[in-house]
Amino acid sequence: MTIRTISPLDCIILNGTVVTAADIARYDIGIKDGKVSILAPALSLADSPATRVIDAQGAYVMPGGIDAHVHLAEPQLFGKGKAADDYTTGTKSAIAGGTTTIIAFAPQDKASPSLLKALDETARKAEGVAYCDYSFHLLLSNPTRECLNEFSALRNRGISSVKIYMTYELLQLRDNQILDVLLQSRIDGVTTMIHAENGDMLSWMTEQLEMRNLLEPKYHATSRPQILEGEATGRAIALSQLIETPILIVHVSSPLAATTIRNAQTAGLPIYAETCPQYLFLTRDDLSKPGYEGAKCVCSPPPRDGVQDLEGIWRGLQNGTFTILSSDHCPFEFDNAVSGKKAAISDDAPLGRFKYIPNGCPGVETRLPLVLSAGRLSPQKFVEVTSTNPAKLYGMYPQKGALLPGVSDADLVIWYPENGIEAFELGNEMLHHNVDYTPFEGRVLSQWPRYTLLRGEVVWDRDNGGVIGEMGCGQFVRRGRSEFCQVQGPWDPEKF
Ligand code: DUC
Ligand code: ZN
Ligand code: ZN
Repeated sequence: MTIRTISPLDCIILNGTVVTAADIARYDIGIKDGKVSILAPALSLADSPATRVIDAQGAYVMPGGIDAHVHLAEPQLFGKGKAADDYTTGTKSAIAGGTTTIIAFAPQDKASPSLLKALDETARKAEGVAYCDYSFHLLLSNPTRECLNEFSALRNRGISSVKIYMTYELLQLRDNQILDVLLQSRIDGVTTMIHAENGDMLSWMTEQLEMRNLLEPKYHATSRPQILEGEATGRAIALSQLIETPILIVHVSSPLAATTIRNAQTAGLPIYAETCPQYLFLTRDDLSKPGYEGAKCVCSPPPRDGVQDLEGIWRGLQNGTFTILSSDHCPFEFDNAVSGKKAAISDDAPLGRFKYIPNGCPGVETRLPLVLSAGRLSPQKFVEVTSTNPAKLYGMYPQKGALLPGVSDADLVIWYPENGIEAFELGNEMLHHNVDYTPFEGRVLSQWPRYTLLRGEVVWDRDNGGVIGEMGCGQFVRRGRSEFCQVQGPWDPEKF
């Protein structure tokens, strides 16, 4: 069968194995004006006129990755240290790894707390310099009544999510403040992301370790045991239950928290969860590497004890406990004693003080290749948790995260055909971020994106120029209400 089009297509992807969250089959994809225009049986577009044809025989063709948890151009928030990537380097790194949309954070300034001001300031940093599409979550540290009243204005500006913290001196909210945020989120249709670690338990544990002079990087994990994440996760769920509104627990690291979340989901509660590659691949052994090497893997929550913990997180992805898989790309240089990991080293602590190590690891570029190469998820599940569900959860579906003709942006990642790439060891020199290490150095990968397309344009061609998109081609994406956060009636305290 040959399908004839009236005007030539801009691009045809021929004969690929097209994978969506719902389907896997051989199709051709026709692209016109930045949108998916036709999805047709394999080779039926072979004779159609097009400006460009990409032969994808034998390769997976997927909706572009959506990384809904990325820190760029942020000030000092998590220990000493400042984000090493800005919106140029971070988004360049994203497209080289097959991610076409990121959601980064717009941090509220405690002293000058308007959320609209925070949004404007962060939007200015991204304007005209991004290589992939982007949006922002508001990062709340001071939820005053005036700020909460700004939620509806945020919605009008295309922002539909906020992140709050149960830990960190600069960020930690009390339970009553969390309830305020949840109630306002319910009213305005905003998704609340929660960093669930018990900040008081953490400060107490840190004091105990410091008193014993146990300071080096591996004690970061000791200071934040699973129970500290498990308690906060259970409390966040209870708070969400009181307000009867959905929450998303971010960067879940432990099987204990995953089980707590699973039990809540089984009871019918609207609890969603995110995990990240660091909790699928790294363990306490990585924090315990000789010298100061372990600091490279200091992130929060920390990598857990061993293989059985990693297995628990993989299981949670496979069985749907985790709605999304994000990178939590939080880039700090290693060899930088002012704003990087080495800022925690001093004369009296030559192996650093764990409490000062900037919390976070880079990973926006390695997220998709690491997880696809591991071969532990079906291709459809992989697309679901790395693209389709983030789009649904954060109000971008089906513009993003899908391949619906006439509707979806032509954001695509095309992998190498089966047997088209030799397994190789990952090295930081291959990456495009502005960080001097990757916590996944030396991992053996069997896949990497061959092409990334952003709204129909090839922006990454691994074998022919690498990043070929232009700085500034990335656009702000206006987001609506989460598909997982339906309109709710007024909250009524009298029902309790
Ligand atoms: N939480 C994040 O989401 N990112 C980095 C550090 C942290 O604690
Ligand atoms: Zn966090
Ligand atoms: Zn984060």
